[in-house]
Amino acid sequence: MYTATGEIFDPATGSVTPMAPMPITLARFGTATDGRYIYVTGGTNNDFWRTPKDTVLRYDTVENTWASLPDRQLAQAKVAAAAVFVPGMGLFSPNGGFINLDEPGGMFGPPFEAMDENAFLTIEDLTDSDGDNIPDSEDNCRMTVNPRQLDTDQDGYGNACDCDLNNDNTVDVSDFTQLRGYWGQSEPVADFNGDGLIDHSDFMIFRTHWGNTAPFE
Ligand SMILES: [Ca+2]
Ligand SMILES: [Ca+2]
Ligand SMILES: [Ca+2]
Ligand SMILES: [Ca+2]
Repeated sequence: MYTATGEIFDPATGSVTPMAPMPITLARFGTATDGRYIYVTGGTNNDFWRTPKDTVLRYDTVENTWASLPDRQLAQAKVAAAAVFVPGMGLFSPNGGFINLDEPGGMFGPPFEAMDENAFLTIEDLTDSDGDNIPDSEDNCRMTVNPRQLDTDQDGYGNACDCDLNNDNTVDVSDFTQLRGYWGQSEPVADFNGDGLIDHSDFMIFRTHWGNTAPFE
């Protein structure tokens, strides 16, 4: 039975304290660190104790929080894989093993086989500047927390940072006039916080983006 627990050892005091639980139970994973974050790649968990995971998790040693990076998963699930952080480049996860469920099992279960997959996750795929669990490379508001990624006009900028209502790449008085026209209504394109209503909260978001030019983030 695997657990989601971990412990923090402080060499200065010799104390051991519990760390925040992992997003999923996991064991037999690879780890690497870039100095602040600890990355966890692959591993197995309790879905079926031999089932390898293709996950990549990230622990923030400053905030004591975990992030599950669903869009940054390994190409192939693997267990007991190494993980190496290469500064300026990304996370390298060479080889590892997998359980071959297609082969007949012996008394210890299905055969465990080595794989030759070399997974590499770039810095962009690992970096999440606003901490909303969407990697910068895919985040439609790179510097604004918007885990829902709502983008009503589908211009590639999420509602949370896209106050350019007339799509002329500048947030100015024309956009304000348009926003005012939607006041108290449910016009989705001007609903920056996605709560179904154009009101003061949306105006406050608009105000912080006043004068912004594309790209919006
Ligand atoms: Ca974001
Ligand atoms: Ca948009
Ligand atoms: Ca505009
Ligand atoms: Ca709103």
